[in-house]
Amino acid sequence: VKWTVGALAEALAAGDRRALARGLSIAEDEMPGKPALMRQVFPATGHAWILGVTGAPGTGKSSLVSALTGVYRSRGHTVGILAVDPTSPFSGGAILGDRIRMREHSGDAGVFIRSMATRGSLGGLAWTTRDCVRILDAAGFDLVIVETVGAGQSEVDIARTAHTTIVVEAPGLGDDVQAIKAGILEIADILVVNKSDRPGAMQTVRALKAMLELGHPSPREGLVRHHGQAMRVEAPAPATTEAPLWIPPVIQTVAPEGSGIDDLVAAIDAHRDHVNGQGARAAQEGRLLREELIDRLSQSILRYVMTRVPATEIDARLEMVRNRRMDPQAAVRHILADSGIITEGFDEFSRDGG
Ligand SMILES: Nc1nc2c(ncn2[C@@H]2O[C@H](COP(=O)(O)OP(=O)(O)O)[C@@H](O)[C@H]2O)c(=O)[nH]1
Ligand SMILES: [Mg+2]
Repeated sequence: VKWTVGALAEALAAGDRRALARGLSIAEDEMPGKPALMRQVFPATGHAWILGVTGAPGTGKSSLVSALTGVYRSRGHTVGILAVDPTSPFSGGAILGDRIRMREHSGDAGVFIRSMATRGSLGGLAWTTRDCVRILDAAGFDLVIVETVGAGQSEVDIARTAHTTIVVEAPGLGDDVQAIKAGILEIADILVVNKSDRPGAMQTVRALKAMLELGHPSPREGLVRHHGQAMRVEAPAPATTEAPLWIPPVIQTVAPEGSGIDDLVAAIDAHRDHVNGQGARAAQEGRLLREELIDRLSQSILRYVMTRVPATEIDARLEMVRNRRMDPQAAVRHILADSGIITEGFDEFSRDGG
């Protein structure tokens, strides 16, 4: 089928599976029709609850997602799943594994599963993932689950997309609890110790609880730190709202047996109530959109500059910096001026910017 962007957006909003698959491909591969598609679908977004599930490979994320999907389906909710694995370039083992883990939902019209292995060409995986989430949202899924492999930046990115972020740990993956090493405790709304049938599960639970106590010394401080650390872009802080405190619970599960899944669902419900209550939802949404706007803006500026200024010119500035004939900040100012994006003499440190 050859779709116009308008027809595609309409068809996917009406529940057409092939239109949805096509829309996701356009978003994932940054095809030419993408800006128009995103413009069309955006007004229909903002309804899905976005659940991020992150953690080291093999901790049981896909198994948990599958178990959670079973619960939400039994409640009558539809579920869209994005499995994002930047560590497995193409048709990698992880994605094959995901397919097997989630096979039980393959015949269900209320479930749509999409695996993504690309890094995202423009603006990185984070925004590509968010665009795909928006397409699933516009397609009417009540819940969109994003499974990402905890590898460096990606878990912070997921916290900037999800309403509820679950960090999955498993005992015996190494000497340290993975989350502590990666510093991803900061982004967890819920901590799961999966594979609790394995030895060492209680130790992992204790380690996480100890870390949480350190991370939340006093109610207000804890919350500020929790959100502050998840921000990559140094944007001016949004107006402070007196958001109530949420302390991440630690839930033990054995995903393939379904044990602990009810506790996990209860924790997700509680977190959702927390976010929806007392104006926290609007604050969260505002914060996420603000970060996105600032980040996309800086990426667009970078792309614009790169198309205007020859690489040789940037190399020449770099050479001057290397020779200590120009400081990096001055080099940036010159490059920006050469791109035409600022006028000569612009001073970002002066109050009026000029
Ligand atoms: N013993 C045990 N094995 C599990 C549990 N959860 C998942 N597994 C197994 O661990 C492996 C990795 O699970 P998977 O869900 O693919 O992990 P992911 O890489 O984090 O998505 C699979 O062989 C699962 O069957 C659990 O709670 N206990
Ligand atoms: Mg997986």
